[in-house]
Amino acid sequence: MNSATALHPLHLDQCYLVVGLGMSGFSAAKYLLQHGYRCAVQDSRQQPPYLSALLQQFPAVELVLGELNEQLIKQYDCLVLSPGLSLHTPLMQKVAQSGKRIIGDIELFAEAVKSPVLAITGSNGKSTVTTLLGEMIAADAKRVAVGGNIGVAALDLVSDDVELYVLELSSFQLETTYSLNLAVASVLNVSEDHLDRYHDFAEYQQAKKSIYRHAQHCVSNQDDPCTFNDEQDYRFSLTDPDVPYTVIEDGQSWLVVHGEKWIATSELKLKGRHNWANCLAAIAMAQLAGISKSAILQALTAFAGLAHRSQWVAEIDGVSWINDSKATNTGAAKAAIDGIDEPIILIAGGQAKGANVSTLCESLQKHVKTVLVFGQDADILLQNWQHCVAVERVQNMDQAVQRAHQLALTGDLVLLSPACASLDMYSGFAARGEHFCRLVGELS
Ligand code: UMA
Ligand code: ADP
Repeated sequence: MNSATALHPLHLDQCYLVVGLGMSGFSAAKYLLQHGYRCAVQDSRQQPPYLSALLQQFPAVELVLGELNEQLIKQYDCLVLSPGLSLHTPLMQKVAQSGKRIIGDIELFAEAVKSPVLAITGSNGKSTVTTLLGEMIAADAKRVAVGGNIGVAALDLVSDDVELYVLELSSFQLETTYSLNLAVASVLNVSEDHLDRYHDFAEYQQAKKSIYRHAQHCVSNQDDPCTFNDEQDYRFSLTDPDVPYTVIEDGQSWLVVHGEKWIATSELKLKGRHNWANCLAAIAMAQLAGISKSAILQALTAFAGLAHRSQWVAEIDGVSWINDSKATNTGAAKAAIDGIDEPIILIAGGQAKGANVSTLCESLQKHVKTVLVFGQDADILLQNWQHCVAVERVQNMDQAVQRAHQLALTGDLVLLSPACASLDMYSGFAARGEHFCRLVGELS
């Protein structure tokens, strides 16, 4: 956040408190302990996820289970805060105002890493672009390591063998990162998300854009000014033919690089216009990292996308069933709905995270016959959507799938694209998507 913070490397004479023993907290504690730093670990839960792994590897580690408090914090010089914990609580605000350093696992990664790093953030498309970019680099026979918010702790990737790192970074991780030098950075798009953790959209956007702070090359989205760094950016666009990475239509659609048609979109396995934008972002980043055109094209034609992102599940009695469980915000659900031509029965609901869900009304009106809602914020969805589309409340996924099966006619499409987080009823989006797929499997 400020340059003074960036100037402080880790100090062997300082004491670190790792706050939160999830995946990133464990990786941070491991890194500090293995490199001889004095470090304790705290978690508010009695059984945090990585408790046994920590104790097995470091039986003598100082461990505090129970609520974080000022007395405990006073004993340490620096906090290493897990991304799942907010910087905006009164306690953390007080700690920050006292001048004590609060960093995250990515700041430790910044100190540890020796090879170039490419990093991606944005409200939607991060995992898709991160994975695709990793495939492009691997296709060029370079040793690449891919991780971060995508589910592999960044510090666990660090190795002398790696030639290039690709990181997916969340706004939460970026908030506690100050000195990460990036060869290429991109903010793919910014739409409402995590407004339960930020004061407003501007603060969320600022957290995303901090990825550009020490970046050599910035890749931004010409169609979304919220992603811009400055006029030196390398821009991609689905609509503006004048930027270096764009789309041209001449009877068919092409992904175009510096005026040259590289690949027809019909040759991509990834479907949907939003995925063309993801491909352009990955192409731009790969090119700026020196990856060959042939490797980029090889990865583009082979990559079929990730599970739970507009993933085809089945066709039953002429009705297609699609699992887009990873649509945990309105921007992602909008992209899925707008990209479908068939009449849709939509399954939505969960935790809306303070978003203005009425931004989906236009898409619902245009493409959706009926919405089935359930979960913690089902009433919010019902109230905001019932004036523009037929909405029915159900109790759970089982009922939603049964009801969708009754309602759908030949030629319709049933789409799970919840526009909400899943944590009120599931361990995560993957468990929600797998449940949906299983229930659809039982129908057929
Ligand atoms: N928690 C407590 N008490 C504590 C510490 C944590 O109750 O003392 C709770 C938090 O409230 C939170 C949960 O534990 O709900 C997980 O938090 P964590 O910081 O321990 O999470 P990790 O296991 O370290 O996983 C984190 C990212 N999780 C979050 O940012 C919430 C993972 O992203 C990421 O894959 C992992 O680090 C490795 O980098 C997940 C995620 O949901 C996929 N990310 C959000 C998103 O994509 O929208 C940002
Ligand atoms: P993230 O890691 O940012 O959550 P994913 O690639 O996992 O992104 O996709 C998450 C959700 O967002 C999925 O529902 C997917 O269909 C949708 N999505 C992917 N790319 C985009 C995009 N460029 N714009 C809008 N939605 C997108």
